[in-house]
Amino acid sequence: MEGLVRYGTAGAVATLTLARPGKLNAFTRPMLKELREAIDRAEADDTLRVLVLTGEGRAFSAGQDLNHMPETSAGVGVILEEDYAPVVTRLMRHRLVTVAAINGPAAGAAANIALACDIAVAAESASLMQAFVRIGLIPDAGGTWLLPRLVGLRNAMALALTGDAIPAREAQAMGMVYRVFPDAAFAAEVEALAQRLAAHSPVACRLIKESLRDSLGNDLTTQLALEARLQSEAAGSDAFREAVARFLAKGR
Ligand code: T3D
Repeated sequence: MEGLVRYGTAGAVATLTLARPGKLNAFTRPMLKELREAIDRAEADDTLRVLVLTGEGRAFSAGQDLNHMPETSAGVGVILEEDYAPVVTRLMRHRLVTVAAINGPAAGAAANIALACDIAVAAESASLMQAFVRIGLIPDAGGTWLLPRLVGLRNAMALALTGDAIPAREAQAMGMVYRVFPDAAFAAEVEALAQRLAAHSPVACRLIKESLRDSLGNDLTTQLALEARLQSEAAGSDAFREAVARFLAKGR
């Protein structure tokens, strides 16, 4: 471990912090390996409910470190398959609720790793940039799959073809970000959100994630059947029984 991704926990919340602040947390292969390992460590810890991904210093991450590009074009594909794809798929299928806390610029693959989290929140001064076209590449790390689904084809095309840096408020209006918090309050707001999410039923959260993710490939009939199956499972949970009992005990 080179300490390129810091791992911390507070109660049921794990925080993974990209920690190359002198390089705007730009990704290298060792750092992506550490990120994968940290994501897996959180997955394996039964005491956890929420995973927060953020960056140290003034950036979330500048994406791939351009000083550490592979020497051959074929090598680019290898890094995408071996390093980036496992991060994206692990985040999207994670047992925990995943939150990208975008504290500053998120460029290239870093923007798309943030979008792969279940929820993204941003500091007022943060921005998201599909930087790829600026260096003659296409969006990767799941960007071509995620963007049309999150912001629609029209906006996805504009984001990818311009490579514009989109300020947090505009990213929120487009659907890339759920909430924008003032910079000074960002850390506290992220902590409060994470703890609030951690208090929810883990069964419900797991089934919500499964149902919404699976909906992207389902027709309505299939999805209605899935809802019925997953809701039956949710209704069998202690969390459901206890919440209904508490509600009824209030005498409503
Ligand atoms: O297989 C593969 O490897 C392919 C995978 C590709 C995935 C990708 O992510 S491709 C996209 C790579 N990322 C970029 O192209 C983003 C480049 N950076 C920027 O656009 C900007 O730096 C930011 C928007 C991130 C931040 O802008 P700003 O104005 O706040 O900072 P800056 O002044 O541009 O950068 C500060 C320093 O960081 C600067 O170095 P210096 O002059 O202080 O020595 C800059 O060169 C360096 N830096 C920024 N981004 C990167 C970087 N160094 C290496 N790699 C970077 N990606």
